[in-house]
Amino acid sequence: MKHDTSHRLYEEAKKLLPGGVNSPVRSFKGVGGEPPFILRGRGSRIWDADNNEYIDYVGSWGPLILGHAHPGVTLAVREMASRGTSFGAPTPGEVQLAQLIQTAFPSMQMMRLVSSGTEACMSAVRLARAFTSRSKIIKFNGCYHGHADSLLVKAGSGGATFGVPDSAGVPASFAAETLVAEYNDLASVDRLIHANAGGIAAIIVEPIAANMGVVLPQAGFLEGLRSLTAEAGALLIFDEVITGFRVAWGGAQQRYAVTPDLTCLGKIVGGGMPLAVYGGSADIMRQVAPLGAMYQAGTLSGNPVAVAAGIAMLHALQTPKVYERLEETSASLEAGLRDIFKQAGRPVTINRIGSLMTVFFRQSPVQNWSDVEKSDVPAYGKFFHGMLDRGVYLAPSAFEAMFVSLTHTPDDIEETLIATKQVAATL
Ligand code: KE4
Repeated sequence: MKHDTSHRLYEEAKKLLPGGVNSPVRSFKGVGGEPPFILRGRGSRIWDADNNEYIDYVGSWGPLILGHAHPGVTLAVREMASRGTSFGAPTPGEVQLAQLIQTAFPSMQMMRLVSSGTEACMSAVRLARAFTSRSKIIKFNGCYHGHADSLLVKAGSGGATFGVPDSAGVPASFAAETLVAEYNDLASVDRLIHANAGGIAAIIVEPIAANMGVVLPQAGFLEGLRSLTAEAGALLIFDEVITGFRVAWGGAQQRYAVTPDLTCLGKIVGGGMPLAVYGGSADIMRQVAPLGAMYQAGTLSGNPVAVAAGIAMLHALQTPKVYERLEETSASLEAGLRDIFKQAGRPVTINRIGSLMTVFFRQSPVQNWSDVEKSDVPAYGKFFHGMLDRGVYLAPSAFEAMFVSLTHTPDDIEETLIATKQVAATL
């Protein structure tokens, strides 16, 4: 594959944008090499600046469950934009979208539209602190909730019960308010709650982790978080930015029948446009300005063009059998991948739920961050580049997910497996 144009663009981009990108993972730092610059997408495919074609399993990191340039979404965006792009005033679409969201997430009795998953999670944490008048929050090793200061925190050393910054620029004093537990380990949560009795405002969790690669909740884990938070007088926040509308119409809380106090949505809900949501029970949400004392605002919150895309996306997702079709395509991909790596004598662990999956280069189960850390990251990098050279665009990081869309066809899966077979032989 030729990448001359992308290379030239990358050189220009690096002069103006840190790492030549507007979000770090796009830089290919996790896998090496230079990122192709993408010009257009349609359905399951994207084309780069050198007209190389790829089957896309990133799908903009989750939003594009209906594929690129979905006709209904594109039309809705065009139509709204022709009437104006932003008013900074209430619009009918925001009410319609909130009503649609509530049919999928009944736990979101009230909600607030914002512009990114980071903003949704940051606001949900602030709201939990306001509602409980407590300051500590618990997150999990390997889970990511956007780049707000209080969430860029990793486990403190040894038995420390407070977090330490996971980014330059986050003061230790901020990080100390965030405690870090182990995913799928209720005892680690219980210890933190008891070491901070009466001080925990909330636990925030990806109900299905997808930012350390896909790691599924073990039986009882989410139910355990629900009862531990209830006992501790803390709120349970489900960060469903990835899982919302992905693993089911009603997200992970529908799939696992565990109801959080607050939910964060993003990605799919905005149809690929900048839109995210946080919401929950009315008595909690009434703390949010202008009703309550918890302040949160945004010039482009509920942007009408993004809202139009979200409404079109959710309407299209209400087509019958959408999730069954996604399951069928994704299951055939998983089975094919598993067989190929087994035959190549390169056993892998594949964690999958619906159209969300990760191939870990590790033979034993992957159930938490320490399992993920033991996977063969260099092998993933080789796999990634082998597939990219054969026209299959995977996440440029071993700690992300593959996203299958409704537009991935049996031929796409076949082509993907043929490429995998060729690459597996080289690993
Ligand atoms: P954004 O601020 O990127 O819209 O959302 C932050 C966020 C919150 N919660 C979860 C579970 C998320 O996965 C994310 C963002 N996901 C990453 C990749 N997994 C976005 C890609 C990127 O950072 O460029």
